[in-house]
Amino acid sequence: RPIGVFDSGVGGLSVVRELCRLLPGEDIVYFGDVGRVPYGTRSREVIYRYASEDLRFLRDRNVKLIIAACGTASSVIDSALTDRLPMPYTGVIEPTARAAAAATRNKKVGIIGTDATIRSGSFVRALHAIDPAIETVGQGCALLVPLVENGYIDFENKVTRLVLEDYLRPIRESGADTLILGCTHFPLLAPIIGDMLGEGVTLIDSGAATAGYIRELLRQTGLENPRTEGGVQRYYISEHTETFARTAELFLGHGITAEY
Ligand code: DGN
Repeated sequence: RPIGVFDSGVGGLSVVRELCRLLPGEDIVYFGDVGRVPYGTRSREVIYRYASEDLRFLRDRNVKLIIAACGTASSVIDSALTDRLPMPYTGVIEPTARAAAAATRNKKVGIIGTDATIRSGSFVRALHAIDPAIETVGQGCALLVPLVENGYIDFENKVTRLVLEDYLRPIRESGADTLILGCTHFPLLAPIIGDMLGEGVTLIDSGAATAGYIRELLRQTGLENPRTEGGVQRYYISEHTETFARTAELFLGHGITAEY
């Protein structure tokens, strides 16, 4: 059976990319709610309702495991939603917090994400559950999502660097040695962010951290596919938009076709 991955739109493809890299034998079913993206600017109640519908979509596809790739959706999904699922569920928050807690030396961790993700306090709670002594500084970065989707990701991009200058200021001032990229879109900006913060700051990509966690989970539960290559990806979207194919290529490095 495939692994189910959902996101508010195309961004979750950054998680699919990491899963394909780490677990090339696994089949994946992806659902992107491109008709209702963005989630990151909406109220908790609306995000919760959308997330419950996304979970149901994947549950009905008989997947062996569900991953919420979206930082925003992961931040609001609670046990009331996931306890009823007949398969294991994980969002990106706990695996990413674990990787960040393991990486930080000075126990200061910065977090960037959508406004809804930062407002929810999800990463802070997960970090404190691991180590209450960790100090955190969070920054909502609403403008980064549209910048990435419009392809403003080249290393020298002046607009993106100017916007990041502002967003990264509190992170810099805090002295954090670790920064959580708590949104599906931010791995595409990792080269620029890394350049701006310098080598002293470790970037934690929520997609890569989650893929590593999934590999362990599959082993522990015996759910892994014995195949080591040849996994098939199937993509579903909630609306055919003009931009989907182009943006998907940005995230995956190759084109895909999605079913509606
Ligand atoms: N996928 C969302 C996230 O990771 O928070 C970003 C896109 C959005 O819904 N704003």
